[in-house]
Amino acid sequence: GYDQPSCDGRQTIVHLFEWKWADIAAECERFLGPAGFCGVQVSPPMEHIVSAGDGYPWWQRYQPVSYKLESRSGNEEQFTDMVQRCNAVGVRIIVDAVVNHMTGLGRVGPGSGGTDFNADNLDFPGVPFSSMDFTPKDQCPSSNGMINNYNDPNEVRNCYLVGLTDLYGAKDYVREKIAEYFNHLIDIGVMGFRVDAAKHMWPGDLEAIQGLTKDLSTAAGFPSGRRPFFFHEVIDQGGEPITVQEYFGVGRTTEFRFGKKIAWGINSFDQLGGVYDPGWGMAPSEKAVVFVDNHDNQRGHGGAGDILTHKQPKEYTMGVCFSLAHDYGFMRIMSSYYFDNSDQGPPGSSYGGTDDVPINGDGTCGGGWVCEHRWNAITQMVKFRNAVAGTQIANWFQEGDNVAFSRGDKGFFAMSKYGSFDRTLQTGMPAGTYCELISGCANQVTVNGDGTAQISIHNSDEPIFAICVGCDG
Ligand code: AAO
Repeated sequence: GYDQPSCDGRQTIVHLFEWKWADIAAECERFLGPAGFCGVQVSPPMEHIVSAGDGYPWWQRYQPVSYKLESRSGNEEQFTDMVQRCNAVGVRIIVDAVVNHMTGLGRVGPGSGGTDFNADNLDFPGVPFSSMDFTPKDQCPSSNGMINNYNDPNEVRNCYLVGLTDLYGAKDYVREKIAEYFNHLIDIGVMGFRVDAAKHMWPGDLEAIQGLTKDLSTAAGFPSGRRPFFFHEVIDQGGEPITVQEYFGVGRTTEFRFGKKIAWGINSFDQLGGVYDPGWGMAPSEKAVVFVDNHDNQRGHGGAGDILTHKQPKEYTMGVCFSLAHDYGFMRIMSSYYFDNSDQGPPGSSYGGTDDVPINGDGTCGGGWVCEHRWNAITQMVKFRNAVAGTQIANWFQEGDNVAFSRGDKGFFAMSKYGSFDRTLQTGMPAGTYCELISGCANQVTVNGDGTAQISIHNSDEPIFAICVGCDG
């Protein structure tokens, strides 16, 4: 089905937000493959607007001009090279698919691939789309043609999102063009898609479009008959009529409530027990894609408020590590660049390009890139999540600012807010000597015959403890 990633059981993807294809290819080979990542969510690869007037913001990539693979991250040849090199080390590519709309009104060409267009005339010759391919005005109930009222599903699906020209997903030609774009990417060897603004598309239209997609490429190493992985960006925080549940037939959905729950739980550890809250309408584990923050809410765009980000490194580390230790959902890690204002593009965007990602001697990133995925504790917990896959939380312990639990009999995790903890706990694990992952095996842990072990945390920056069966650091 659409909800199963195809990456040999690896459990975590990373969003390398705004990275160039050449840098992603290198990162797969030198880091992500060895570290056990399932895949990379890449920024939208299609041709987009180029907006000098807005300072070449990151969000120009959410305004499609055509489905040519010509973007600020690179061209088709570079994209293909990235997919092949990542696939070769077992790291799969997930494309951020912007197919609800084309550019905003008022925009004119050329786009990043040199293609002309005129949004006010609904003319996108690079596809081509013309005025007949956009949602007819009489289907949008709002007075100005824009989405103003999220309480009306017709308005959310048929009107323009922040002025973005809304494709008419009911039309066969539109469905075919989108599927053609997906199939081109599948032929190149991608594993799946994050569907941008899926809340603004009718689930039935998505079902039809996805039904036109090919199976994953066997030439790219996928087993035959494997469907592409789809997850849908639906911001559902319980207060609107459109719910994530409407999209379960077409794959997984983003679960924005998880990130909020994590932020609240890190603030107050007694709330960590309830991060998966079915009573709040949260998607069941096998339908959820979870994340502590994303490229929007880390900068005050969609779904912002009560969110941990890299700007609070210690709290963020705890939030991501707890999420990776947890058994809920399919996990995505955010990998950011530093920014001062919410429109600012990646390093290099001041001149309209994107800088390389330099790797420092100690394994951190330079050049303005944050690389949360390379933070020690986070990297180690990606290994933990792989090692304990398929098990459930057990042996839950929470007292004040300390929390601990096992994942079945495969692993044990503990976290202490103030970095100081010593306690004998039941780990549920087989007797033996284990390497403590966060210390890089500098600490060895003995699990006794009765499953108990002395759990010690003395680290104020990464106040985390993790051991697992088969984990040697
Ligand atoms: C840019 C300019 C605009 C201009 C436009 C057209 O900023 O001024 O009008 O171009 O020229 C990104 C940027 C946009 C940018 C756009 C195109 O974020 O600023 O517009 O590229 O360049 C809604 C959607 C959701 C969307 C989110 C940003 O439902 O799909 O807005 N996310 C995706 C991408 C995003 C991208 C697009 C879609 C477009 O991830 O990067 O936009 O391709 C409520 C609703 C949400 C709604 C938010 C924001 O959320 O529920 O559905 O998200 O409002 O409007 C609490 C509530 C929560 C509420 C939230 C509001 O948390 O619980 O429900 O408050 O923050």
